[in-house]
Amino acid sequence: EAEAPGNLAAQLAGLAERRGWSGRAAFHQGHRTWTHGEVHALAARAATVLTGHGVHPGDRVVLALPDGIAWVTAFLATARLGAVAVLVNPELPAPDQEFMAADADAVLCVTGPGLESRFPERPRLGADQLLALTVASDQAPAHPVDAHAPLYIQYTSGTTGRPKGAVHTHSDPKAYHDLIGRQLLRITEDDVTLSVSKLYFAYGFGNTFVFPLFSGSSAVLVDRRPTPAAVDELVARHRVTLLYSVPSAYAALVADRGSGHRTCFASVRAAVSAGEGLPTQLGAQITELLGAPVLEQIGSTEAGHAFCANGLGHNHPGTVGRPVPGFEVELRDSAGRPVADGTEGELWVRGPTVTPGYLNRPQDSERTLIGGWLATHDRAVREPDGAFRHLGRADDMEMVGGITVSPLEVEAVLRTHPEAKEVAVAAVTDGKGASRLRAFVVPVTRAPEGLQDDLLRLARERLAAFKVPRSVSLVPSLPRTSTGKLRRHLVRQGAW
Ligand code: 3SK
Repeated sequence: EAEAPGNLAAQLAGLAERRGWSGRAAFHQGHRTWTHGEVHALAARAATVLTGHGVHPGDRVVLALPDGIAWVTAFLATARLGAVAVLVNPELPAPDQEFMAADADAVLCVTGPGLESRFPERPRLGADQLLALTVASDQAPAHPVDAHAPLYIQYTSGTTGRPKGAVHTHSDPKAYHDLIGRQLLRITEDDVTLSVSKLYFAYGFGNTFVFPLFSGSSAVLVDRRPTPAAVDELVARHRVTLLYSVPSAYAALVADRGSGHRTCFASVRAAVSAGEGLPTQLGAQITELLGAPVLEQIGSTEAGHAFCANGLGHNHPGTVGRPVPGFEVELRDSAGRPVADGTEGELWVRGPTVTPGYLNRPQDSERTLIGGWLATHDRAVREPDGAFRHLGRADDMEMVGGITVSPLEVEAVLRTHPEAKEVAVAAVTDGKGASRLRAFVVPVTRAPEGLQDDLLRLARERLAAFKVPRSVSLVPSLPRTSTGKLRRHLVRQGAW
């Protein structure tokens, strides 16, 4: 491993050996546990299998796999060869998969059970086959790469439009761990992680893959989003200490349990929330339910992981925290000029793990990465302690009767109703072509009578008249990306 110090797979295997983690648990899946030593040995043999399937240094390999040991093995094996893993949501349909595989010019797609048919035009290798062939293979040496060589490409989940592949390098994961995992979350060898967010997503990749492998701790791998009952069971079974989730899944957990009942969560020492704004009241309910602090953060696929985060040393509920150490964060107006302190602006970020650019998209890269700064299009205001209060996306604002309304403000008010589990507000065009503010609400239980009137009354009491929705529709669910972000363009269309 010493011959390829820049290679992430070599770095991690070397670290595990030097620190004596070889016999320590790294990943739990179902009723099986793999140690750090087993994981690195498995990956070194899987690298030989990938070579046998024509993968060379610099080649791109699509990983279209559910979370599991095969994902971890395939990622490390790809890295070991100096090839580049392309992380995609395995649930996407065939045309989306083909778009990304073609965009990345992938030489091989490693797919999960039953997913092979989504890649009709590409050389494929099933995960079962990869693991089966790995058993009899020799360990491949790590290919020497520069620390700034591409390691993986992550497609932006894209609430609208075509996905874009953000490139990240072999040096990025160590920075995620050192700056966030170690400094802010104080992860040690004894931690056990459960992340509702999946490995192909920036948040899940850091939480479930990077932090455990760099800290000698372990993570629970779950192939689908766990139900609240499954979260309870997994936390209790594995004595999970760090729970990472998104607001909609936390809301489901709170709604399922009510607050106060928390014996199965006794092991949890911190919960992390990202992916979407965490309503303050929900944050307080989770703290109560888990008996542990909730640390909100914000990041992006382009930044690699979080760029602002609360930590155990400094937690400011209702904010996404201060800039992650090593990152600079500025607030700018829509023309990119710095705004005065205390004024709302868009977040611009500069830091060690910001992508050098999107694959094959020089114009998009130029528009988003300006003078070394990443334009996030997230709106925020800085609090006196340096933490940022997130105010939604710059493209989230709604225009009603010529006035701009922040749907987040209206949603926050409606969400305080005890019967409102999830809320989305958008300007929807009515039958006469007029734009009207409409609220879509997922009720906690079967909607009690009069809920819509109650919600409108609440809005009238708490909001300026022009921010009060014209109507409230009760819906069974809201349109979200697979990572939990609201698809506002679908809400605006009023149908999904
Ligand atoms: O979605 C986010 O805000 C996020 C947070 C932490 C890490 C990565 C991401 C994308």
